[in-house]
Amino acid sequence: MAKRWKNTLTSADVTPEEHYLNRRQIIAGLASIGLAGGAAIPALAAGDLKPDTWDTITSYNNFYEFGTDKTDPATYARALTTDPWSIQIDGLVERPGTYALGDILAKMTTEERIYRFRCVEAWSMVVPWNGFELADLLQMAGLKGDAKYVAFETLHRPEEMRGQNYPILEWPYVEGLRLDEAMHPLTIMATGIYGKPIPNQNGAPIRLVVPWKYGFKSIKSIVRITVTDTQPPTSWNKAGAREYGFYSNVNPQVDHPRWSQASERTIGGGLFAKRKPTLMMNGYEGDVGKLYAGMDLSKHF
Ligand SMILES: Nc1nc2c(c(=O)[nH]1)N[C@H]1C(S)=C(S)[C@@H](COP(=O)(O)O)O[C@H]1N2
Ligand SMILES: [Mo]
Repeated sequence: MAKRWKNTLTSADVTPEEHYLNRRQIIAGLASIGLAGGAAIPALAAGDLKPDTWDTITSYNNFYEFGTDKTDPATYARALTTDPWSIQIDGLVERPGTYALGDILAKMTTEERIYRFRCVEAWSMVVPWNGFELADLLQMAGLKGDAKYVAFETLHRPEEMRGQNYPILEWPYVEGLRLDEAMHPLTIMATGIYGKPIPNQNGAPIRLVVPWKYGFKSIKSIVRITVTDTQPPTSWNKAGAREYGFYSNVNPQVDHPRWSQASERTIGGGLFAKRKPTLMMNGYEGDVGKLYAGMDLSKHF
């Protein structure tokens, strides 16, 4: 698989972290496969991003399948069995089927992506993900000509996901992207953080990460991917269409009906950290702005 986006943030920007040393082994492994370093995508602002610590990233979570408090996922997600795991890929693809996660990973190129992560609730973190481009997985399945959208579904297993015994949201959690968003090289399927397997509370064993959209688009613990020709329903839009649109691109100029989106609270910054201004498309406008050329972003929020 070609590496089509160059990570401009390096380990020099990273908070020292013992787990993080594992990363070097991963990179070394990739080097032996012979990755090209092509940068078809504009460089992102380098040097100003410090990944949050492992503890911050894994102890303050939204994963309503395990409860609605920020600490519920870290407390209860250990009940989730993540092995064996498979993903059903169906709809408008040439090779539909149920793919074992191990078989998928054997074909994918895993790399590190240090991304800003902005929740619609106006808090943010910086996360050093490990994952592969969703485009590579979709190409593995083979897209049919009439493919226009990609739908995602989280596991539904109330015995292990205690929140699914309550009507907090309609289960299973579902999300969707337009095909060009799904194929964009910034869009990844993450299987790790800091070079370690992704913890259950962060969406083990595999979740979506779309860094220019509000966090709820980045659906966790995925068991099904369906390619469609119509815009798929999405969980938060079903819960409140006036508040949560299909696109949900981070946009400081379009407020949530109940709060401002102009700034954000940095979770790892400590109690007295100042809010920081929210960036258009979470700082990725140079990469993805053209996907929305000519669209009224206050209408397609
Ligand atoms: N299946 C599922 N995916 C989900 C959620 C969820 O409740 N269920 N929460 C979303 C929200 S609102 C956010 S902000 C991110 C949080 O990801 P993190 O816990 O890794 O920071 O996951 C998103 N993906
Ligand atoms: Mo969120």
